[in-house]
Amino acid sequence: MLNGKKVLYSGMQATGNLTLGNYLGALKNWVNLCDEYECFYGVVDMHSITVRQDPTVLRQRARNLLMIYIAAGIDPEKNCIYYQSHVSGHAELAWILNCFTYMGELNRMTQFKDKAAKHADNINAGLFTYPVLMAADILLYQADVVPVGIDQMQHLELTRDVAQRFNGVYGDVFTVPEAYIGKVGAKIMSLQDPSKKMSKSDENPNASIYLMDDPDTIMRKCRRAVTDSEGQIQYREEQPGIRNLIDIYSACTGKTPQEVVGEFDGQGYGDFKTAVGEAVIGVLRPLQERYAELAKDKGYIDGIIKANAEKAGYAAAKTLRKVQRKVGFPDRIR
Ligand code: ATP
Ligand code: LTN
Repeated sequence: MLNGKKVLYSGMQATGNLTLGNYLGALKNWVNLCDEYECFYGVVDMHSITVRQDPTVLRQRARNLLMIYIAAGIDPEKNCIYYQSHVSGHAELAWILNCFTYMGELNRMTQFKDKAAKHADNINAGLFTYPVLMAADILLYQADVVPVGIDQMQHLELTRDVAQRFNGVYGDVFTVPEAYIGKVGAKIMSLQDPSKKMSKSDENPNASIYLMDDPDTIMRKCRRAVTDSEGQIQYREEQPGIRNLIDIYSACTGKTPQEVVGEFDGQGYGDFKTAVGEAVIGVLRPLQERYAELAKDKGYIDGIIKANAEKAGYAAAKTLRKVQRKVGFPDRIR
């Protein structure tokens, strides 16, 4: 608990341009939950360097991501939106948690296997211990709830296991967090291959809708989305392309997949795809407009960055001091 509320933590990597999957699977839920919880939203730039980055591009993307959080509707004066690298406690706690995490556990992580296969020339130790840094992010703020897409569930289970293991040795130090997975949109698939998740690192630009795509581009991508030859709009596994478009439409409009099926009963794929395109454009337009405004106000964003780094640092230091004492590090002499 913090200020009488439960704590929420989540974060995103500043790698690539955000997709509709990131928005519907994560960001949208963040916005919906932010009044109920005391929230920390990290731009997890330390995670980003597990894959080689151009420093100028990373810095720019990290700032863009921070502005997207705000443009999506998270009030940065009520919620702590900050850069992970501005709070040294993340690295310090990650080291300690590394000593409470087994190699066997990390070996099982599917994101590590995927990323190692993709970056075979740079399978570094950071990529391997990436989930431990993520556990540190969450546990440092004593988070009760962590809204993420389904692909992060395995990392969250690991975080819970490590927290419980640590608590088992030292008493109740960490809050054991729960994942929050949205009812719709938790796994948006690629528009070009509905067996793969929509991902910001996909090489095919038609596979993903980017949050900053203009309306014509969004419509074109929706109309080109891979479907099937069944000719019926039904929500079932045998029609993964249509099912994905139903998920997108449903997440954008708030209707259930069953309502969507009813609404388009008997209509052709062409009309449905156009409706999906319009729904996505309608959801992204206000975000894009707010983003354009924020990008003009350097002073305001800098002020947010400074104030929130301090706020996050304060909360982090409290947990870190407790953990250091528990594991037996000597007190500082003041
Ligand atoms: P990358 O392609 O670089 O691995 P990504 O697009 O998978 O990136 P992340 O930065 O790993 O995105 O994820 C940010 C958040 O968005 C996480 O909570 C993740 O679960 C969610 N997310 C990512 N892709 C999707 C998707 N296709 N559908 C729903 N949620 C998603
Ligand atoms: N691993 C996550 C990003 C991430 C995160 C976190 C999410 C890093 N730290 C803490 C929630 C809570 C990803 O790849 N999407």
